[in-house]
Amino acid sequence: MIRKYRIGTPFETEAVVLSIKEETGEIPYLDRNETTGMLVCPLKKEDIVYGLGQNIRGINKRGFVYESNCSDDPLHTEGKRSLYGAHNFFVVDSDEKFGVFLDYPGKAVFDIGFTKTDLLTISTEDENYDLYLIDGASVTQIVKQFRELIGRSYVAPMWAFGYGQSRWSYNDEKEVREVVENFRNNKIGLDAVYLDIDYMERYKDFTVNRETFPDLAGLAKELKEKGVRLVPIIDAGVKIEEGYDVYEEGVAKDYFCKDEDGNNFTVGVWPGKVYLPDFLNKEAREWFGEKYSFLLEQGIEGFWNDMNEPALFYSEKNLDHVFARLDELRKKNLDIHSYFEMMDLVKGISNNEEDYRSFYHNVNGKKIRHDKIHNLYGYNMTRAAGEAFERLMPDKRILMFSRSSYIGMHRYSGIWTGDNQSWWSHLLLNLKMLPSLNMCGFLFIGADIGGFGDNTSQDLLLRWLSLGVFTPLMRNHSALGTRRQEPYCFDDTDAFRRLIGIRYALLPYIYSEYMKAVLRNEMMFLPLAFVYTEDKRVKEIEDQLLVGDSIMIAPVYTQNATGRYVYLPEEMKLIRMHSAGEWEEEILPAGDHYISVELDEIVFFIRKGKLLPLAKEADCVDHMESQLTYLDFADKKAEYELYRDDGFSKDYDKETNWQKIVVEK
Ligand code: MIG
Repeated sequence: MIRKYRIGTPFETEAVVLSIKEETGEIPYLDRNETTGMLVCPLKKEDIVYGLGQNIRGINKRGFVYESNCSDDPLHTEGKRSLYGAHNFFVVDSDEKFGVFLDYPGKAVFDIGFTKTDLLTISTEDENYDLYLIDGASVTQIVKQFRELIGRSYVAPMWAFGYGQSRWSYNDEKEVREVVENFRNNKIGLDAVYLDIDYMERYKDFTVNRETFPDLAGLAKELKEKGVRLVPIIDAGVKIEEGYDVYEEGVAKDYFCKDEDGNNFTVGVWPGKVYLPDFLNKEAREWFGEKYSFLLEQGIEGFWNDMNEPALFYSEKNLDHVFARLDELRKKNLDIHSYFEMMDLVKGISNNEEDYRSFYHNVNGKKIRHDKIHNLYGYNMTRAAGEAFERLMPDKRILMFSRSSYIGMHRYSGIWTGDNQSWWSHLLLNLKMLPSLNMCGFLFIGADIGGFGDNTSQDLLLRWLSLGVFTPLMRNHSALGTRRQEPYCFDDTDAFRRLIGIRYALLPYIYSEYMKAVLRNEMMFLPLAFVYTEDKRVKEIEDQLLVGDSIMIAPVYTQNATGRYVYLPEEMKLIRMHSAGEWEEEILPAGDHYISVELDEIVFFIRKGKLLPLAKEADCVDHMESQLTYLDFADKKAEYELYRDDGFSKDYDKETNWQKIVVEK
């Protein structure tokens, strides 16, 4: 059951699609402290708290404090409290289980047994929000109700489930062609090459640098014939430059965010000074969304939306202030105070909280200060595009994922988890985030495989790919200045070929399970505790997951490890895949096992009575054969519901997309 309470006068976020009658009585499960305005809930020793979508730390969120405050911060270390998204939904797994959704677009703090170990508190900057309380018999049942409340998740085209190669940046069409040739010559699967900011002309959205990409449409067409799509990045800020149509139109139509006095608010990002489109303004949204047609018309079928927290390198206003103070400091003998003042001044230039309080949106004629709705900015940039795709390409799915997000955006696109690092700990963080993202409606998800910042190593990349073969978005991306991260840049090209080949073999399964999660409001990545509810042991397992209905995974995430311990909550069949067409099977009893895993193989476990479809290896999704084989763990019988469609149209609900597979022994 879902109950809704309205506190104050909330901003309409459009996170929710069902209309729920407001209750007036006392809020169950949470106490609202009239003096502090905090929502408070006692926690018992054994209670577990799941959720909060994209955030750091574990699957069980207990023991730390988290914030919803979309931030561009590339160091996802344990002490941080927020990442790029704001996903205010969690479930308390206690004797009575309940879910909480705080529909509030400003900064919120969730203290989950951090200040006081037995207390969960939620605080907000002001008391204007909708609060939803959901109860049910199990965590999965609560999640399902929540997902119904927020509406059906975005569906990506099938080609987007193939392997994607990215880099900041492939600088010209020659480099792009080389990447594709290297993949094809090495017989490594590839469906997409990503174009980072340098494809643009001076980092201007909806432009193409004609010197480096003289014929983008031609390139897109040529590559598509090889089964490869180009996916360009779009940034939130619009460059201030006379003669640049997007800038001039935006100014003429008043579609940019304003400062206190009603002038366009100037900030600095990649192109230098930019204006921020007012994505909270419906007309501005329509206008910006239409701009994507510039690339759609050139045969582009996918996008990634970046810097939409929005990330601010600086604001003109704050920069003036910083330089003035630095001039004063220049004359000083810098000591402990003045030295640190100087350092903090400089460090505080980017993504400055004060800047977020200095600009305004126009929402139906009302002036709204940015920090009040900060967490909705990336959501509405992406929604602008999603709504435009519906108008421009109503019958075709377009790939899109965003960096920043709020619940509600899951209906328009997926997300990638931003600037992680080539660290083993971030491989594990990637795994832990998957279930909580699913809880919040984000199904088309993936991390920068191999790590974005810092230098990856062959073993880290191989191990990371061994998790990545299971995530809907499987993209290898790395930062400017780091070691090249394309598979063919390492010694053991063969290992990469086999792991990526296995992705294509698993694709019918990954796609089916993803579509089930979308169409049935279910999760694709589940902590073991969500399914094996009677098994006390699994409550603490945070490095194994169920992927869909048939399998469990337990990736290796430790440097130099040649295997790991795996706990089986029931008898399962281990599959050791050497390549798409070659594997070993072994039935293992419930309990603890040490499982060796070579760098060039993928190990997973089939649950009893389950099966999964397996395709033949292919170099891209367009070239996949429809014929399937099945891997099963049938004692007597195993069943599977297979979902298949054309991969690009939108009639997902067709009966004929479903097929029942039965294996009997
Ligand atoms: O401040 O476009 O997260 O994927 O490569 C960096 C350059 C800006 C951040 C994105 C990253 C991308 C990078 N962008």
